[in-house]
Amino acid sequence: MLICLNGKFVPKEKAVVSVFDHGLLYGDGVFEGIRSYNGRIFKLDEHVDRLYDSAKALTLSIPVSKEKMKAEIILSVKKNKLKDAYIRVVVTRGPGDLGLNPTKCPKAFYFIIAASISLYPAKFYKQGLPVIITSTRRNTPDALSPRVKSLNYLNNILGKLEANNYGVLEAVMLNREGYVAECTADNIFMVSKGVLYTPPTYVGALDGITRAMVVELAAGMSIKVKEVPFTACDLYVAEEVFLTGTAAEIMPIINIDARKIGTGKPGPLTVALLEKYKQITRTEGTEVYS
Ligand code: PXG
Repeated sequence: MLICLNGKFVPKEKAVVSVFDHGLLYGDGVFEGIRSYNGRIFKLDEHVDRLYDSAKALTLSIPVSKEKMKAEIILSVKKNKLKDAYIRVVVTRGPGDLGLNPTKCPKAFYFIIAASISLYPAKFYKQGLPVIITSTRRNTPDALSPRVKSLNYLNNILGKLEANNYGVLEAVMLNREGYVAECTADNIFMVSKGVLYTPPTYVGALDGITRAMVVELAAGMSIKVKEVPFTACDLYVAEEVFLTGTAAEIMPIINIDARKIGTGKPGPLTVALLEKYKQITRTEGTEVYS
């Protein structure tokens, strides 16, 4: 496996980060998780735009242009001869001294990993996934904005741990006021009386690229979409619930906190959206091998 490290391709064993890197010492950095399907990178521009916006919010200057970054992402897939890949792009503040002052880090450090993707077991797309609501709250926008895809995922990891403890694979996170924010690495949707709901990003959710795709797909199917805050109670009584993300795509949720959601089976709108999403990922994207 070859890793792109500050623009140079090196074998995995040589792809190492300094113990003085502020990404490691303080979580001072940003990342993206991108996928390629059959040799096409899905939503490359959107992911790179979000990476640069996340970095800008932290006044972290990425040492290469967006165009160069995109070319290196494409090359990372190509050099590893991958068709269906999971691509992780990480930019850190870079090596500095022991002290959190970012001005002591002269140059940001970045790397790109193109690997094969580990997916949720296929049975969950057919049967639906059970989840819990974790007691760990999502970061608040007035502290660290959840719109910044930063290297600070500890709240989410604590949520994931709680999910593990309850024997499920994902957890819904609420915000400080108790409104549904998102899951630990996915956005959330529900269907109620035929209307599709997702929390607005100000509630405390990442501006998900799959989320945006689902909103667009629903509009194309003449389904009304409302971005308004809602609570756990709304989820419990919803007709359908699903989560969205680059890794998960569209995953039906059929059980929350051991309560059956809807009929207890993936709902018709969830299934229709998943089908459409699959079609689009099969046909759209930036060609790697053209
Ligand atoms: N919320 C959070 C907190 C996320 O981290 C999403 C929502 C979904 O966003 P996208 O743009 O992917 O639809 C994410 C995405 C990983 C991994 O390896 C994490 C994400 C995506 C891909 C891989 O942990 N997070």
